[in-house]
Amino acid sequence: MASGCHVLALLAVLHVCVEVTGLYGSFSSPGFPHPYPDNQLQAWNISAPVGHRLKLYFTHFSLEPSDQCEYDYVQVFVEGNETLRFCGEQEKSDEGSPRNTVIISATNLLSVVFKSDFSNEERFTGFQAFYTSEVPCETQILTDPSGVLSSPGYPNPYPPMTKCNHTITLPEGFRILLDFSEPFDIESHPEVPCPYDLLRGLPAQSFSDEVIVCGNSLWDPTSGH
Ligand SMILES: [Ca+2]
Repeated sequence: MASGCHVLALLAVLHVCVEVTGLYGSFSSPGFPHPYPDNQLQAWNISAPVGHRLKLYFTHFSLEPSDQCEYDYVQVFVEGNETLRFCGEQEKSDEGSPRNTVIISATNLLSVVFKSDFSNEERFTGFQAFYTSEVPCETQILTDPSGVLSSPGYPNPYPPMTKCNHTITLPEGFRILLDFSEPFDIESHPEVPCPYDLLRGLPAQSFSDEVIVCGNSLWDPTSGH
């Protein structure tokens, strides 16, 4: 995708174009939480590191409702997906409002445009959006009597903002033994159990046996439980 500002050249005059980088963050309509001014046209181009994808959601959304959101709107550009345009009030579940929509990009780029027309007489308060990024991780399903799982890129450092779900399934009667090899190195905290990164083992039929580990010693990992 070209820079969002180029994409937005389609939209007549662009007043403000903000480049947003980082693994997570938030932005909001001009003047938020106060009512937004008239005649605004603002864009946020969010870019995460290559290989990441972005998730966007709205914690507050209050724009003047209109047919097909032609007056005031928030428009989201995601490569490979339809362009989404929102207006109305989230709290009232207006048609056209994002409600609980979470927008997920296929790539590390996502653009958001906010436009208001010549009036905001009912004093709509605009929006607040949050985004996070993550590295998509392919789910593995292991069914052989023995196999290997590792963190992405192992033994190199694992990427930030990654969540991987893997399943080990063996015929009934088998027990599963997990054996960790060196290096075992998951970010930990001296006092709080695994607040940042963790490995969670969740036996399918016994949730009480959930095991959470982090740390860097195979023989004495910091245990969350
Ligand atoms: Ca308006």
